[in-house]
Amino acid sequence: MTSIKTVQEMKDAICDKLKLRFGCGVEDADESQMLYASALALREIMADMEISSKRELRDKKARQVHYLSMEFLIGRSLMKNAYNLGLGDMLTQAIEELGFKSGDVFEAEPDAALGNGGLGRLAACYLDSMSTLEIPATGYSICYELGIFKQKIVNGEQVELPDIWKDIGAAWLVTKPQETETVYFGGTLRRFVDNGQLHIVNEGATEVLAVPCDMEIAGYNTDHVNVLRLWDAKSPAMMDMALFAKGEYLRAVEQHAMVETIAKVLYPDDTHEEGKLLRLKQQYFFVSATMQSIVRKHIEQCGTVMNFHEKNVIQINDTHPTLVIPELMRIFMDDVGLSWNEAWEITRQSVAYTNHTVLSEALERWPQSLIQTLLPRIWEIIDEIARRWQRHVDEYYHDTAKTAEMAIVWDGQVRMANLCVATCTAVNGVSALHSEILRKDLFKYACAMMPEKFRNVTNGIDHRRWLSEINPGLDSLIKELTGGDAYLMRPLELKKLEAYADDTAVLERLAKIKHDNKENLARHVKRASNIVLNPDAIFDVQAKRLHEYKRQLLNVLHIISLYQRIQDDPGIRMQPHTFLFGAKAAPGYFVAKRIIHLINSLADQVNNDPICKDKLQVAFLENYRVSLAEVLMPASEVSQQISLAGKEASGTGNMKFMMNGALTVGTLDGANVEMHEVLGDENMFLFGMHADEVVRVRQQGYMPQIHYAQNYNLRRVIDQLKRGFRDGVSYDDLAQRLLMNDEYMLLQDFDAYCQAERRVAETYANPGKWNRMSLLNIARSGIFAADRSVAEYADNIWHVPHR
Ligand code: 26Q
Repeated sequence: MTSIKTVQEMKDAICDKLKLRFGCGVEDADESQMLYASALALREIMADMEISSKRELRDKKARQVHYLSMEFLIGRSLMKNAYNLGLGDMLTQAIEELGFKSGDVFEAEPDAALGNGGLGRLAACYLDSMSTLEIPATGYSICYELGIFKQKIVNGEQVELPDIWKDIGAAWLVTKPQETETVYFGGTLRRFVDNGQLHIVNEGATEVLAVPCDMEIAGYNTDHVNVLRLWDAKSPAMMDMALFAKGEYLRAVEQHAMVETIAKVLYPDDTHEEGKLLRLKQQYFFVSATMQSIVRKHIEQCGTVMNFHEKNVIQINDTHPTLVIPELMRIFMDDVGLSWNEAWEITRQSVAYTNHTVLSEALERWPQSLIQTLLPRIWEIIDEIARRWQRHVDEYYHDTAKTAEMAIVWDGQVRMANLCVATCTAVNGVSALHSEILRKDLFKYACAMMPEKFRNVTNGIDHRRWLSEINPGLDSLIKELTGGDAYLMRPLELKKLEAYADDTAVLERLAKIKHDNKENLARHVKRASNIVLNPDAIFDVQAKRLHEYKRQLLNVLHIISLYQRIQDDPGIRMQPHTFLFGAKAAPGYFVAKRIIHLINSLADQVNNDPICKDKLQVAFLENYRVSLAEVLMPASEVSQQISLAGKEASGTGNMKFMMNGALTVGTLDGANVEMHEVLGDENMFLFGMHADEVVRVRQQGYMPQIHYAQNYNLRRVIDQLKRGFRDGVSYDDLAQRLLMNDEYMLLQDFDAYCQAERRVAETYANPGKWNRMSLLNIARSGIFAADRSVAEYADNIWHVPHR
């Protein structure tokens, strides 16, 4: 085993890698090269651990987890891996002694931003926990050349730039060409009988090579290492001499280029985009490569697929990898030679599905015609599953309306969620409320038929990254007060902090840590965007993807009302209040982009109005991403979680803020409900309609104009939107939407929200009270650790042992 035990050995290892990779000595290296060399030094250790973890799995023949996701929002890895290997301090010191500022080297690492938001970041947090809990697991996705776009704000508006991450990010990847798989698209099916056996071959299909690029995932305080396997798409066409020989040089090159677009770019939408061919290609590409690889390794091990479901469980992260179901059926029937029934029994028992949304526009549907031409054999299998399912449902309910609602293929469309629900052994939502909505609403008829399938696993976050690593001040205080670092492996140890809820000395230290973190954020924002934040103001933050259901616009309406109050009374005494936003909008989501523009117009107005000095400030932090969240969370005091109740499946940002001592202004939505259960009314700022009231108001007919007519403050705010601000841009379109066509009922909750914000300001004026609440939030955040979520998956869904 390679090991590094001293700072000197770490320095030697880094210099060694500099020499090998770049042919330079440390005196000629720059930060990026240092970063790359440090990554290689750590990888050498992790590679040994990967090999021994694999060996152990082979010997034990244990059940393995395969976590399939179109997204893994990993972020940076150097500090994370060093931390998990117990080498964090040593690496920092080695880099410093080699003459570099360690901070500059860590900052040179690009985020591996292979995800949009919550779902992708969740997958990354779970990878960490699966390794830490010593669960044999592999993540699978696509090795996108471009991650989520980089956001620039130009004249107040979002502009998207390509995110080129692999030049340096590839330091973490090991290409394994010997494990390449071939994926087939298009073609025509031909059946023939040979030796009494029916055979199906696909003729004239386009071949795409799937080449694995593996990333090692080290756990904390363990030698266990898992792998994240990212498939890269390569074309065999360049080698296709048949094409060249026919003089079809251009066609060969064309096909080559077409194939390699499959892994070019991550789709930047966090809701469904209408049936895009390339997206479907991406899904099948990664699913087919993954399943072929898993089945191949299983047969090598066991010599049969009849026990496949005993040794493997496939977790489907939202419907994006649903094609695993027909693909596994195809492999079992066409490649292995099982009957339909044999293949079905094994497939069914191997797959589990997590739902992440109830938004109807986000439920994936594909045109039948697209699947027929791109994946003819897969279509046949889906069609047969759909037929059998429909018969089953019909026999159960004898009700055509229910048959229609539950159908897998209907009206020329394939409904991926229904295919998952029909097939999988387990279907889970991601918070208690969300799982209840799945049972009682979205999948109610399926749930009545098969109640045992429906589960809940409330999301969690990697608390080692999202607390210990990014908030070293708080981390030391916790270790001091709880008597050591036990909380890193047992997050519920945080509870011990409650004993200090009335200890003024501790509360003051907590406040000092927060203030230091605010100054750190301010430095960061000054450097990145040249915005000067006032570290003595309340840092009130809403950071998440921009979506109407998340209601960033409600936050804006309240800020405008505050601004108008200051205009009415410029001498008003108030707590200085800084509102921070971070949000990317899907490039094609026009309304979301308008809201970003509005935030920037408002910021421009407020920040340049002298009457707001030391009272009110608004800042839009551009390019919100994992590495920015890592500076933002420790510095936040108010966490905005204000989605329309029933719409946010869980949220995970809410947990990161809570764990870092921010207080939540929130609706009873997603995991906020469970935060409220542990905190009580007195330790958060709840407001607004509950999920059932939302349903009732909608049934009775939501009437925003009444609120406009009856509420003077609200009317003034809406009228201001129409006029716009000093940059002369009118937001009449947004005003009209709020008044005429607002699915998310902002005006209904406006008053309650303003009152909640008033309570925030009042409470902040009493630091003793505020700090006590903050401490209790940290103390009770342990249940939101990903270790708890992953242990629940392991116990209740995967049935695998864990630490
Ligand atoms: C689908 C088809 C075509 C193009 C894009 C997509 C697509 C991509 C990403 C659809 C959805 C997503 C991402 C969804 C997501 O992030 N959902 C969030 O998941 C979190 C983890 O469970 C929850 O905490 C959030 O509440 C939920 O919004």
